[in-house]
Amino acid sequence: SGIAYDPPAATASLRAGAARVLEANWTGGSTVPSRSLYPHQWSWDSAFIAIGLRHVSPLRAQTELETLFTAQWADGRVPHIVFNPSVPLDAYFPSPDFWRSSTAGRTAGAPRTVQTSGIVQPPVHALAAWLVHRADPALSRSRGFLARMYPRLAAWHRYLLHRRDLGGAGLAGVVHPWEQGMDNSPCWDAPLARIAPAAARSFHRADLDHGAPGDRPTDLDYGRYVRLAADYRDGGYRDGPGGRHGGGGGEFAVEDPAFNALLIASEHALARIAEELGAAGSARRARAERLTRVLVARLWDAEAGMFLCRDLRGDALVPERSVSGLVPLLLPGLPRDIAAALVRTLHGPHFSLGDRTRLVPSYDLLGEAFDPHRYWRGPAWFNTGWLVERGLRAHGETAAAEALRAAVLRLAGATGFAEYVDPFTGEPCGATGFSWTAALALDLCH
Ligand code: 9WN
Repeated sequence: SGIAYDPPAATASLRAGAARVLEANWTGGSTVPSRSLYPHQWSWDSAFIAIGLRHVSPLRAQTELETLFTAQWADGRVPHIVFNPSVPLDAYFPSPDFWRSSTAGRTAGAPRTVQTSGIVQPPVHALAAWLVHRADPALSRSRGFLARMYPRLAAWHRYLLHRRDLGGAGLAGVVHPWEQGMDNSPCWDAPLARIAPAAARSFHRADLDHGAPGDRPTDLDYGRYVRLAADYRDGGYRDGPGGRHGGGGGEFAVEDPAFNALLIASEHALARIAEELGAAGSARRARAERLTRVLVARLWDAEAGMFLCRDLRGDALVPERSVSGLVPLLLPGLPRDIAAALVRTLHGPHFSLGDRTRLVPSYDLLGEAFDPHRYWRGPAWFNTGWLVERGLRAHGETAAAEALRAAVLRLAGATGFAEYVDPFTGEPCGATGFSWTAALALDLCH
């Protein structure tokens, strides 16, 4: 045909399509991850969304983060879901009547006026706030955006670094697979095996009304998610040891590399935010560097050539390779030999980036539990692609970063901004019109 491939035109139409997704998913003060599957506000989604939204509307990007933080608890935690009261209860499970934040979370300081979950998600927020500020510093200063966000972000990090230091080494621990964000990763199989699942008939999964069962976690997984969340709730969402119902001292406690790498990256961002506000950032920067050393000491596995999760109940590394263990590449302060090993692992047989896969798979291609369609057990996700792209760039791997960037853009556009894709074929899985896919594609267009 006479039509030549035109990258600028392709980029312009991708940008317009991504902006349309974010517009359609905007509810007035925040953006839903997906109109069908996830009709409320999610914590780490909002951070990724704000990072893309800043290119379309810096004001909406600031508002996205501000809305999330109005639901912050008095103990500093940022809940993983902020519920939209105008959405019917049966549209998403678990709904507000399961979490009962304003009553069960009273001692932990849950807000009275808004309903939330009681668990958390990865702390991408300070990084997002800094990037959003940089998109329009004049608007940000005139609205006092960073001045208002800073104390809230600082309290959030304090919660994670103190109340969630479940292993006693300084890293943050997660008490539920939903907290780490990669819900049914094979990394959780062994720690979850200890949990007695809630009876399947005691709850109704709303996700199966919208998603193909083969793309979603199993009923057995859900039984365990429900049990863990109900126990945490029944213990008043208390953290730390003791407590009859466990909670943070409960049966599931894991130190995860991506969660902690994002906390460290956000701590670096918080240092810059402090400096922008005329305060000193050096103590935070020193802390971020110290935490990087702890991350290496606790979670690096030289033989695997990547970071692994630490199961705090068994106090051992979990021998499963997940994309989570590659995300620390994002840290510029990582020792050189470790960064180099991560890049080799990314291109080696377990992830095969640029060879058998174009986008980084969520789990080991050679792992026993690998499944190219089932959620976080193999499919490639766009947020982890974006994080690894940043990491490659931070360590001077420009060609690999460019290839990954091109793959994110092409697959985002070709799949209608799918939630995740088959890592080999790029076939869309889960929802389409997914907000962080649109937002992060938009970010990589700039
Ligand atoms: C539970 C919203 C969220 C993402 C998670 C993803 C999925 C929820 C679910 O959707 O989790 O939080 O119901 O499956 O795993 O990373 O934040 O997009």
